Amino acid sequence: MGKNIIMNKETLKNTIQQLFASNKGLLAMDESTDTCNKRFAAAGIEQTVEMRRRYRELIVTTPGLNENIGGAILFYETIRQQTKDGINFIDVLTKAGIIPGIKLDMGAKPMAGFQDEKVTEGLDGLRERISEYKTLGARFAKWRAVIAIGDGIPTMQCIEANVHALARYAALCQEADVVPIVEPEVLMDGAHNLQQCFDVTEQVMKILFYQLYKYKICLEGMILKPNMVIAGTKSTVQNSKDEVAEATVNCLLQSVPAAVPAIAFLSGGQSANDATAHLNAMNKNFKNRLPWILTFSFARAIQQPALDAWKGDDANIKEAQNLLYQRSKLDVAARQGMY
Ligand code: 5MM
Repeated sequence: MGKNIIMNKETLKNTIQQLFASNKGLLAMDESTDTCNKRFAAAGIEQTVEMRRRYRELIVTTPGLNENIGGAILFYETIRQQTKDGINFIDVLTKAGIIPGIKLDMGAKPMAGFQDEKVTEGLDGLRERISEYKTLGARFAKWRAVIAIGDGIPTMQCIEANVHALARYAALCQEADVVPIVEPEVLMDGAHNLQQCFDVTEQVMKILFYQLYKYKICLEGMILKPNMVIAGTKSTVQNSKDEVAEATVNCLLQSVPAAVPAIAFLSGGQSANDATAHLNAMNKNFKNRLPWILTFSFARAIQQPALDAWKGDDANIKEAQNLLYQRSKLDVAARQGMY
């Protein structure tokens, strides 16, 4: 098997412990420029670097955000930006006790030879980029792979290519004592039912964890960021909150080792209320069966109400910040099954 990766397991474990202390979760604010612009366009907001900076300033300066959020995932544009008063966002977060993280993938690109499937890129030069972001203050990182369900997909080739990249990314992070968030997202787009999502998610997880084992990833020093097991947005049958919670927990119990300390879900396009209610049902109904922390790493399900209220207008900052604070507080309640 060769020599093990040299890493400081205690550093990794301490970071994870701090990220999720006091029932906190993560805020994903790492939209790439295209995604952020898409969300701005839908909300009627001008799509410029300055508007993205102003929006991210609104988020990181939200009063009390640190009560609910232990870590914020940033995009490479954002990690070097400052408030209008010239304070680095990373310093604002760190001072508030929110650990800065960085999205390291370079996006999901069409997979050659495999129609409708994508493979996430970004491994070249990754060791150097990790070292650079670590110097800036990032203590954890994220890499997202996307798996679509459809006619004849996902293919084994798509799953294998994506989990291979996730494992190599995770190894490079751990080598630098940076906690990797491993995010294999099975998309909600499509007409598939809950069982199909269950089957694909289980398959992806099993192949992923075998790959993580092969690449010597320390499971105690990583965070898993999966989708919930849920019917596709175009499915004619939508399930109850309790059914989604049960399917998700059962699927993860089948496929995720107990050594993984924390599972922080993505919201994947669910409404803020649905994502919170699903997380709540899992923690409420399965309290005594969960070997891992079940928490949140939402982007849209935390930010959307605030973005809609802001509308790009400074006059709405207070209201938007209040919505962001309230929403993240509800997710902390859901982490305890008390929503
Ligand atoms: C915030 O969006 C993240 C980056 O996506 P792009 O590279 O497509 O811009 C994304 O990885 C996000 O962190 C997760 O998917 C969780 O977001 P949601 O909205 O699904 O909770």
